[in-house]
Amino acid sequence: SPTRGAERGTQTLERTETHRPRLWRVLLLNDDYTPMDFVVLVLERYFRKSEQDAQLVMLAVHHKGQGVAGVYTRDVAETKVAQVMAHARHEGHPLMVVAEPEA
Ligand code: NFA
Repeated sequence: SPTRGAERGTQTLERTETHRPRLWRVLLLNDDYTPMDFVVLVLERYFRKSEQDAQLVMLAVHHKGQGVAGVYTRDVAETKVAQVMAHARHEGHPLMVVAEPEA
């Protein structure tokens, strides 16, 4: 619906349609030193996976080099990356976590 700018003769059109936010994949990257158990703990605690799913994702990353931990809006994805990286460094592990946009 049209709205008038305060005595400035401007006008904008409102629209009710919005766009779905782009989603971001959070990826875990393999390395030679991070313990498997730590990766499983990360997947359970930060990405809400069952122990069984966490084991499957961890092993996929271990064998293929990388894998998707979860898919989120940009802010949530970036927060997960920061939280997991901080936890890993605090424990002395080199685990790498990155976010990339879907399609
Ligand atoms: N490759 C690591 C090991 O053999 C395990 C690992 C899996 C690390 C997934 C990072 C991501 N201890």
